[in-house]
Amino acid sequence: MCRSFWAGCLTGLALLGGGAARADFVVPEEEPNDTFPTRQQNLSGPGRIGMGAVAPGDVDNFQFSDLTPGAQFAVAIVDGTFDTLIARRDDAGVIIGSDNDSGAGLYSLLLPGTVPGNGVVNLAVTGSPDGGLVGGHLAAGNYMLDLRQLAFAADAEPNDTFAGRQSLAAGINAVTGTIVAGDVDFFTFTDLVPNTLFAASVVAADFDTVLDLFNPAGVLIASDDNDGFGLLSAFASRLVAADGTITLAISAAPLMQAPFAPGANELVALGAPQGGSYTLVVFAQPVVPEPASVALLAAGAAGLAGYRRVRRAAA
Ligand SMILES: [Ca+2]
Ligand SMILES: [Ca+2]
Ligand SMILES: [Ca+2]
Ligand SMILES: [Ca+2]
Repeated sequence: MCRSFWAGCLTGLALLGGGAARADFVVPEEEPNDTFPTRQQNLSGPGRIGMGAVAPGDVDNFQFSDLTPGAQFAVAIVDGTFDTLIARRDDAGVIIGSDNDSGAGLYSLLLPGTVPGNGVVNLAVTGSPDGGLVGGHLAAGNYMLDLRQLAFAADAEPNDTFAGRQSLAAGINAVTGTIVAGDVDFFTFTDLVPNTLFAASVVAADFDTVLDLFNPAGVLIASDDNDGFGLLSAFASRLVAADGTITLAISAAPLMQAPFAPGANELVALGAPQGGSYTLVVFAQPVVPEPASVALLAAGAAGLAGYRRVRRAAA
């Protein structure tokens, strides 16, 4: 838990550095970018490609730079119209990871990784099943690719209802927590750009998750069980609320029940009670303060204060 808070604190310190602060960006894809040597560059800091376009045989390569060395990052397709595949390359262009369908539906998701010392992450978007990034696909359509550096908060009970939801500080885009029997965890992510597209994925969990999306009035507007990896849940192509928030609730899927156990007349639950730990990541555009402003300094100071509180509580 302290490690999670420490990650958030590091982000605050990076902002405090002033020169390291970078505006979030949304840029269109630019051809030619079909190969690693012709990859689209000058993508400074976290941000998104939107929209990109893929035609049959097309591959789009990107180089994100000026990321924070050692920070955790994750990548997802936030919106699109075809069955995507995304991959990560090292600085020599060698493919070091890829994913086809771990995001919502047929969209792709790269699990959290660590930004290398040079602050560069190379990515490619192509159509399924082109895992070799050689254009071996017939997909055509548009996509939005999003890279986020992760700032974590931890599940803090009680947060079992919309009214009792846990409001997260500006800049927090990931949560780690634990679900026990009958538990629900409500989180509101804040200070996002209103009415912009977002995706959300349970990137890890040791139980069968369900994810619910609520509007700011507490009305359930979407629910997902298994659109992510395996039994994990995910959303894509959703809009940040007009007040700049996203409210999600994570819980465990109801147990399957056998109609009758052999030789008995009672319903019998299949498997162990549901619960365990999880990590949830939101891919959304934060409202980025003006560089070198007083607001930035305040955010950095608040991060340090938060860390000190955690240290004291843990001591
Ligand atoms: Ca291309
Ligand atoms: Ca796919
Ligand atoms: Ca809870
Ligand atoms: Ca599920």
